[in-house]
Amino acid sequence: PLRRAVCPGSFDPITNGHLDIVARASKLYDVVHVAVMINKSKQGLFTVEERIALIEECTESYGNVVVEAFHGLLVDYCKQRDIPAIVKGLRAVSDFDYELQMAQMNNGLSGVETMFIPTNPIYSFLSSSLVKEVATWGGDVAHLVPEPVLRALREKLARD
Ligand code: COD
Repeated sequence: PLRRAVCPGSFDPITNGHLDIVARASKLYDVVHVAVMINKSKQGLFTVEERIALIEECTESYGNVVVEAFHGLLVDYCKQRDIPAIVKGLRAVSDFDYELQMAQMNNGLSGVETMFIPTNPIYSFLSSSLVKEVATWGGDVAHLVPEPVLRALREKLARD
């Protein structure tokens, strides 16, 4: 059977930090699912469809990445697709608290395991929200996001 894992997140938008984790996971597992988790209370800059298209464009060359949206619990996404492992990136000790809580909750709910990959230190300060804030005020984020995201950010922010 194929070994599957999921990298879940909001990906609003995907950054070089996310992409580094997905790339590394794609070398460890046969199939990596990138799940764009829909959070109704969090209005994003990009629509879920736009986020998916950007992730697909950025991960196409890996050859074993599936991108999907999901509304509901991550453990249900995993159950429905027979995925035994969640892969998360850890940026700093500050991430650890919340990530540990979610890992233990998810394991208690369904037995799914969470595997942590330490962030590439060049991306340890990087988050989608900081990218959006810097880009909104005209700061340069070219080194922080993949090329398709940079283009999409420029388009979106020029229109607003
Ligand atoms: N370097 C490396 N990894 C990174 C970086 C970076 N610079 N930035 C982010 N990451 C990794 C982290 O592992 C992070 O968790 C993941 O990418 C996604 O990041 P975001 O910011 O896009 O997504 P979040 O933090 O909004 O994602 C939270 C989830 C959507 C995963 C979580 O809320 C969830 O599972 N929701 C579904 C509902 C559910 O099951 N809830 C119960 C949870 S116990």
